[in-house]
Amino acid sequence: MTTLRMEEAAHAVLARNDRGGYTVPTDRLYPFQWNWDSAFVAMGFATFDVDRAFRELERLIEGQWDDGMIPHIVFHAPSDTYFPGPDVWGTKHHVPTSGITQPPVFGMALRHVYEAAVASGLADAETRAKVLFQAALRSHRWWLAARDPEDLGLVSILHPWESGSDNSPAWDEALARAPTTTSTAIRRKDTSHVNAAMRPRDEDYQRFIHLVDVYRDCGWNPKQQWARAPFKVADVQMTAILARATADLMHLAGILGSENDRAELAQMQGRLVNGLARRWRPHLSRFVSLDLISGADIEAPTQAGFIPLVALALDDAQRSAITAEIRRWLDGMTVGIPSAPAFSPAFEPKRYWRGPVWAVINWLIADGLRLNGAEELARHIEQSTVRTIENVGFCEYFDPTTGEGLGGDTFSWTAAAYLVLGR
Ligand code: 9YW
Repeated sequence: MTTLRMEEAAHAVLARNDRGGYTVPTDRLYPFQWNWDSAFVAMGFATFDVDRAFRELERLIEGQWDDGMIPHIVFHAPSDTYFPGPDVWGTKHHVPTSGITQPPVFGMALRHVYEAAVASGLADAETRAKVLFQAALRSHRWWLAARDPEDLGLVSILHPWESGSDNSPAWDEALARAPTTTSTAIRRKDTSHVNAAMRPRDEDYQRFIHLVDVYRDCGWNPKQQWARAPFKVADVQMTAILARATADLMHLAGILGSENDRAELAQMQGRLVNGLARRWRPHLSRFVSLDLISGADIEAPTQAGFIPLVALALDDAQRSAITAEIRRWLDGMTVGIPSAPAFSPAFEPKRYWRGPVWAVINWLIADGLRLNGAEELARHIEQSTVRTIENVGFCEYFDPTTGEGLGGDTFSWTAAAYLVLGR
């Protein structure tokens, strides 16, 4: 297909997954609005329809909680093709939502969409963006209060689903401490849509649901959850995305917020950047997350170790080490960047976050490389992502060893990545 035809096909994927101002990740497998998917999708829409891009973010914050948290799923309309649904979460929010969150790409998306809206002359851009700016600011305050109460300069996840990288090898040790017993009956739906060999295992789901049971029993109260969490990881991917989104909001504060907002964001930003900088490990040439229950570094190699590129200005030694390490992970692969490298004992090239390539991860890493002056490697990653999508379609993720498309097809965030990276 020509580039133009592919762009039309990407628009068609987004149209097909549109449920009225919000976009489902893909039909049936994920039939609701997911938090970070929608932020990426909004940036995709901004390439051709800025009004619709704003709508995506506006619909997401319909699910925002009074304490500022933006949930990982907003259940706008019922569907019985996904587990766990609203009844399992039991959050009692007026628009039904899950009780956990996801990476706050929202602030990054807001800047992207607002700038595209200004460039295209959208009439009500500033008014709409001001509302979204305040929502983003409230969510960042929630992050620091609820998920960094000990002032580490790092925010923690209490559930692997929050990371967006559900069954990443990074969580293996920490998650193994969560029991497999559940008070909720597990009725997986995902394995009836997609080959089970490409999905998390049953045991992972048992532990995932055990954690949901614990937090629901806390009435979703952040302090109680923090105290009782059997799984608590200060995650470098999450912290980096939050730090980057904070920088993007700082940039917008001059137009959309007040001087106080800007000063508050600058303070948050300083705290996160300092926390993140301390997670660099020269002997690994990447950043590592911290298991707050064992107190140990999580050294298992995963894509998360490179995501701080989006938030930090690395020094020369770090920059050459991290780019060499990324090239090592790409070595021998048909397409990178694998979510776990082929040299890792945990590597499974077809199983979800244990090896496959994800277009939005490549988007973030390429963006971070470019910010850090590694233009050539950034372009290589973007172009190979675009070529892979052209070869096999808008799949959920890709086998790095073969380039094969896997998981769900006609995926919204893969279409968005194509539109943004292909420009
Ligand atoms: C789940 C929707 C979501 C993504 C996550 C991905 C997966 C499974 O699908 O989550 O049941 O929430 O891991 O990153 O947002 O595409």
